[in-house]
Amino acid sequence: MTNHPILWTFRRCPYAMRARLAVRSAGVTVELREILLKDKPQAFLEASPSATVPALQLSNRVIDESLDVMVWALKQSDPQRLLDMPEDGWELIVANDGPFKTALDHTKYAIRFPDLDVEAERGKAAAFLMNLNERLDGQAYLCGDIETIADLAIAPFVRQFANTDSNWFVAQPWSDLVAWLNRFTQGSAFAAIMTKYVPWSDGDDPVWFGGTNQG
Ligand SMILES: N[C@@H](CCC(=O)N[C@@H](CS)C(=O)NCC(=O)O)C(=O)O
Repeated sequence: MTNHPILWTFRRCPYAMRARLAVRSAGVTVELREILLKDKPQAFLEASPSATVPALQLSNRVIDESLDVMVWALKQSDPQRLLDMPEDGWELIVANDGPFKTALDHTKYAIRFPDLDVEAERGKAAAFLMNLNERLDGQAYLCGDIETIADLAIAPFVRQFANTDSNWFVAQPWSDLVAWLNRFTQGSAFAAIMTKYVPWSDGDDPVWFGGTNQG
């Protein structure tokens, strides 16, 4: 048994990505357990009340909302001062997780929503992204020239949206947004959290993640 928290995760899930980004920035060591959403291990189902990733299993409780995992990790240690963010950064995260994510799903999985007008849904997502682009005019990150938790919390979703139609995305008049996203996807933090792991199974040696002491 390990004393370290267990982070149940799925590599391509944007919620899990942002949890891994925060854990990595905090330098907190967790045992990473990659799962397949279509074949969830029993131990995960027993740990996570919502059966969603990410879930951070602590010795006395489970945190199963990605934003809560981020905040937990950064409250342990926040060397980049990602939590040092103005209030409107939190409002951006709320808008990302709510209306933007909904419009993103309606665009990406349009086939599942035959009653919705995909162009109208894309337009709703684009309105949010235009707002981000305006914020990025003259500053490197969403809340200024220093990266904050808002950048880490939102970028995986913008990447997901961009990947639904990358030619269309880069042709839009939001060059500051494209530059911000490129810096994110080409950066060392993103590379570090996108390492591929084979899915966990009971009895495997632990996979350590996030800590400065990887051991
Ligand atoms: N509000 C949750 C949402 C997490 C979520 O929906 N994760 C997806 C994967 S991206 C999931 O686990 N879905 C369950 C499934 O597909 O069975 C959070 O922020 O952690």
